Amino acid sequence: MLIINQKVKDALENHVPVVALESTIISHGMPYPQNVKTALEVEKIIESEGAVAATIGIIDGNPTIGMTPDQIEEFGKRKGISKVSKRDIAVVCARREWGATTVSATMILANLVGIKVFATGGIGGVHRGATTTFDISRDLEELGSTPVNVVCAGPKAILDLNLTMEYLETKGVTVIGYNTDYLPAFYIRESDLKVDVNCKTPREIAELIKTKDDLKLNSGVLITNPIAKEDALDKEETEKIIEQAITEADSQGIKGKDITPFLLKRISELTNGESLESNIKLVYSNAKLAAQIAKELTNLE
Ligand code: PSU
Ligand code: MN
Repeated sequence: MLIINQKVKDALENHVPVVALESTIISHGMPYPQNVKTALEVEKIIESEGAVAATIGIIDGNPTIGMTPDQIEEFGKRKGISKVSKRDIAVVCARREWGATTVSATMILANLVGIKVFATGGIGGVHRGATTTFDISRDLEELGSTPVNVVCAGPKAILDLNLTMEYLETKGVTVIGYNTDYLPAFYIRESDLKVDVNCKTPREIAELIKTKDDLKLNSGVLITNPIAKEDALDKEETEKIIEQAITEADSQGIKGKDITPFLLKRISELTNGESLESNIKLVYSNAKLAAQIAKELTNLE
């Protein structure tokens, strides 16, 4: 059932660094055509660092590790692709459908073939109001139980960051700040919450990952890479917009897996596209760092 791109297969066999990429960000996280342009550019950035990119998704029921540019284009355009978290993988595969994999589903598929480093924008986490809704992203659970290491710009700013950090601690996930003591919050460069450890170089991060794996801790680490100052959004202003978007989602009865795509889209509208621009830039930056970490990891092996 699994389709592995030949380039990715060769890289894995020959100790060439590989970086996994998800597809929910393409089909549900950004509008067309920016989604396709971003996804293709992210692959280029990874390749220019000397690593191989593997964009992961489900095509006609086949989990695909390393999409072709045509498949990425189709993912960006096609209507009705499901957003696939762990619980949805078997359904979409059994029904021979198309599925865009979230961080959790991408981690599972990456782990099946031995890819250790994965770049995305912002992970899912504990939603605001989760004490009554129980809305906690599967991403956190997966980080606690699957040894794939995720580079992101922090949990998305729409979440309850404090509860997200608590949950990650419960699941045994180390949160690394890349050259920062404070947790980045996606479009916002810095929150007031502390990360577990500040690592200064890709080498230092790779050493930490290798130590974790040697100790068979069986979880992923979360590498949080702050968005560049010039690409970041203003904290106070953005917070107001996030609150407005959440209020609108509540009043329209939006729930479950539809919440995150709704909020990302609405925040982009309310910021006249500025948040989308930030989102694209932070993904580029994460892809570059992920490739550098993957390279250092292969040097250590
Ligand atoms: N990063 C982005 N945009 C996105 C996502 C990540 O910049 O759309 C996706 C990832 O696939 C992540 C998902 O797993 O959002 C979180 O969805 P939820 O909150 O429903 O778990
Ligand atoms: Mn959810």
